[in-house]
Amino acid sequence: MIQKTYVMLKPDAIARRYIGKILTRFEDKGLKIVAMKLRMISEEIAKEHYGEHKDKPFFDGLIKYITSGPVLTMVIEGDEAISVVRKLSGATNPQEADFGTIRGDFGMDTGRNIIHSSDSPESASREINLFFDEDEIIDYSMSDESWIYE
Ligand code: IDP
Ligand code: MG
Repeated sequence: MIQKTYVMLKPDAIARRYIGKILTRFEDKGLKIVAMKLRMISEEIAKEHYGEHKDKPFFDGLIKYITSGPVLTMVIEGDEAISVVRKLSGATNPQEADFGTIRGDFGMDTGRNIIHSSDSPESASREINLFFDEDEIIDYSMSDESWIYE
């Protein structure tokens, strides 16, 4: 099933100049970027986005981290895109993430783990709505789609 997922390159990815390398992985895989914005996140939006973790000991540090510099917010589309992008992202702890994944290749610390990606259809639609207006999500096709999907 074609799905949309919310993906965010965190401030460390931007500061360490990994935008190009990470986007290349999504493009090479055959996924389609249908919305994208470099922006700062307010503390309020950060707290809403990570609401499920509000009672965790790492919550304050997480909010500080994610609001500390620009993030690259995206909506990425593709067949089963939610689980495919989670797999490309790798395990939450970059030291445990497999090599070949974004976190496994670029990170060393759970508190600096490079990328966010939605974990379910419910989170994806909640997060997409939190960061994008409907008219910012672009419906288009790419000329190689018949070579990506049967
Ligand atoms: P996920 O990003 O792989 O879905 P979650 O468990 O939902 O992982 O945690 C959300 C984010 O909170 C993580 O990506 C990471 O930035 C941060 N985080 C999670 N656990 C820890 C921790 O133990 N220490 C510091 N930061 C953490
Ligand atoms: Mg999560």
